[in-house]
Amino acid sequence: MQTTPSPARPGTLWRHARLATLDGPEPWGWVEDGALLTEGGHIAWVGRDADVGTALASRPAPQAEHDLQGALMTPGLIDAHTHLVYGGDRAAEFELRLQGATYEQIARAGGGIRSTVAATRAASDESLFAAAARRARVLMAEGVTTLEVKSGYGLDATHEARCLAVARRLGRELPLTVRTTSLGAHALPPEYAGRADDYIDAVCAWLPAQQAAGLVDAVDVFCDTIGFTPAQTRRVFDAARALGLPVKLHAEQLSDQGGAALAASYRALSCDHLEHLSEAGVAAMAASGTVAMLLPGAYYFLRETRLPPVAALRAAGVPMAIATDHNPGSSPALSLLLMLSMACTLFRLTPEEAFRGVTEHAARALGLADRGRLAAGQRADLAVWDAQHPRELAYVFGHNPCRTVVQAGVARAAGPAPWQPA
Ligand code: DI6
Ligand code: FE
Repeated sequence: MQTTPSPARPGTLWRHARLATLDGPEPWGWVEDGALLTEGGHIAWVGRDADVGTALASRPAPQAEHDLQGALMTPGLIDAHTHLVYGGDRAAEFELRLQGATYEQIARAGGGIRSTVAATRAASDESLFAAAARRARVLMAEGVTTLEVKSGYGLDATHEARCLAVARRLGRELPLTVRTTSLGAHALPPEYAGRADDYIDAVCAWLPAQQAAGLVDAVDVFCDTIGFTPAQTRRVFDAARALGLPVKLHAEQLSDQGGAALAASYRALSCDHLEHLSEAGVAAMAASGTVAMLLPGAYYFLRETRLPPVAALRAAGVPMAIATDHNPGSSPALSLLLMLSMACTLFRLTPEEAFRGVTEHAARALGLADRGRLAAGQRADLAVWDAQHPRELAYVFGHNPCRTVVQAGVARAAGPAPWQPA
């Protein structure tokens, strides 16, 4: 985690903004003519522009003031499920799938995740970092201020730790919070063929060293027919629990393994994918307060036809989050805004549900209570948009209206990300 910015950081007053605070009972936490004051990297005050005078009377004068002239301001976006660190790409596999091969067939034939593992192991730390940083900058240009990054393409102690260290370095060198997730149990590496239980022993054995090195914030497993069984998942979760690490699960993506209920019994932060989630899984997640992480990019790119049970999740009051699931095989997406559009169009979320899914509920899926809303005391992670209302962000696709990003109180211009060759 990054450290809290110095309280000496000057205050900034943002005036005449349309605010989607996502705080309070109003739809969107809407403030039509709003203002927001940051101090020391946090939000000091937020309210109606008409009340700025009263609010400032008891505070030091802000050192900078910006008139947004009615532009939209929202919390910074949070992409809470990515596999951003890997070598190579899988564009050729995409062509194979277009010729009729399925994702599962390619995985079973030793392609898929395992081909990315070979490319990742062969890549230098520097090239892994450069490629991941380029991807992160593209996401950041659309207002992303917090990013989760999973390991899972190293699949041995050395390379898993290396990928987690690259993720940590992203958080140190870019204006971005990075949360890391250890996903050693992503696929069975070739050297363990036929010995999945032995591999799970190894995954459990790495965790203490990863934690001691400060490399891991949470633990994840791919529980599916081409991943690991519920019993194996349980063993990894027990190892995480022994270290006090929170868990999350790739659950019910390609089949119903009862993974969501299992994860809920460990009070998982989130269950992710969920196209094959059962009623019992929904009820278990509601009871444990686990976030449903919906990943429309993977649904789209694999041309799935079975929808996650959004109406049942909504009825049960399960908070829904949306993420890119950026990875080279099932979701090479680098636009969280496009995921908003897809969540509405493909999954039938309302624009407000989708937007809370990349802010408030995404924060919750990472166990972060200090962001995702515009409220006093929250981190000053903000995005300013060339838009009048946040529903426009879910409506337009293929365009980036992000004008300014503020991370821990420090503003920078957003907009198109430079994509330099490696
Ligand atoms: N589910 C996914 O969609 C990704 N990982 C997972 O467990 C796919 C990763 C890949 O194909 O490289
Ligand atoms: Fe994933």
